[in-house]
Amino acid sequence: MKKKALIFGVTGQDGSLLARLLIKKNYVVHGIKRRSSSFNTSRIDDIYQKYGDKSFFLHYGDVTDSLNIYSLVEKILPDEIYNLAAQSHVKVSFETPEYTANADALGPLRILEAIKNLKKRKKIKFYQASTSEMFGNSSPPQTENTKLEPESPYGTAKVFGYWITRNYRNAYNLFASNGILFNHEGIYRGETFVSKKITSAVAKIYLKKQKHITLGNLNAKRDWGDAQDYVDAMYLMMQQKKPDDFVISTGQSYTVKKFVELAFKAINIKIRWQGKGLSEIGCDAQNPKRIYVKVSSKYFRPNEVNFLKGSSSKAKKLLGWKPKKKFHVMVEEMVKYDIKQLKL
Ligand code: NAP
Ligand code: F7E
Repeated sequence: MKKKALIFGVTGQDGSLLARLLIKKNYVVHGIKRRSSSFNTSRIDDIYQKYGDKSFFLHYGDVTDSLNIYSLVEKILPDEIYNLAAQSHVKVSFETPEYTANADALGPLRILEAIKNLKKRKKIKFYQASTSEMFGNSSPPQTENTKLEPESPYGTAKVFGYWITRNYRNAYNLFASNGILFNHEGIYRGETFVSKKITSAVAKIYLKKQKHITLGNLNAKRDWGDAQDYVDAMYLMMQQKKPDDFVISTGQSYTVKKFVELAFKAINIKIRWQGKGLSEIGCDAQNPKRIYVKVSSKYFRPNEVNFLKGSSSKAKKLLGWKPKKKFHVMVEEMVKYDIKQLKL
């Protein structure tokens, strides 16, 4: 019998990569997509064309809808559930705090309840997409034991998701694990996150379709990994004998500025920084009159997480996991992919 997985958030960056991985591992994959007035399946259309209604099935659903979740879980009876569904944008969470809490905090609770109250007897494993945003400004390196002090409605909602996963594990003996993943990027990253915003702008600048990019806080430091590597770690967590919580990170941290510099390096432009605060600019080191990067307060957040750098020694020891792709390789690949896409 093939194993069955159910992925909430299958249309997102991680969901689409995880669906590919599980199909490769001979799973039957069921994915939940939201109803939308325009197409929202671009990341998984190729999987559906190849495996649709054979080993890949899509269902309409929403993690804010308990009835929908209960009936999907009862009907599909998966071996593993991956909850990747979330309003995942930190800045947007300040503007939609109630919706963010509904989806990101109560969403995992609803799925856990469905597993706990299952009519048929089946031990379903549960993965919760927890995040380094839960640490807020706790000092690096952040580990599984670092204090959770979220700085946003998103981080706060995710802390509830994290704890309710632990509560249900302890209270009801469920296999329920948290992956505490640090930022991870790649060619499928959404365009409003800073990595993809930068690489797609650099690609457009290269092809003379855009003149400059406007960003917010250039000095925030993030521990940026590769999405494919991180999805591998999710799978490994679900193959363990016992449920547990794991930090997944690279242990290296870079500023947004460094990301910008590497992205421009991929098109042979060296960036020189001038000025401070809102007047800071990034210009061509060869031709300082040519400005490529500007700053606007529009992209600042009411609270900022300044410095994330994780330690994944537990994942290394117990899962045998370590990151494979180097930061500069990932940035270059994203720029090259975006140029290729624009040329199509
Ligand atoms: P993403 O690209 O934004 O994908 C989020 C997914 O959730 C999309 O499929 C989205 O559907 C779906 N979704 C949103 N609200 C929903 C709702 N109410 N009901 C059902 N589905 C809903 O995020 P990602 O980067 O793949 O991240 C996956 C998960 O890991 C998220 O929970 C995120 O918070 C968490 N996380 C991400 C990172 C990271 O760096 N990427 C790090 C740590 C944790 P649509 O396509 O219709 O919008
Ligand atoms: O911002 C700064 C911004 O939106 C990174 C999500 O996947 O990872 C992600 O959250 C940094 C922040 O990611 C712009 O202020 C500057 O310091 O790419 P981001 P994030 O907020 O770290 C965590 C782990 C998750 O769990 C989340 O789901 O970049 N920044 N200028 C900017 N950020 C954006 N988006 N846009 C800018 O123009």
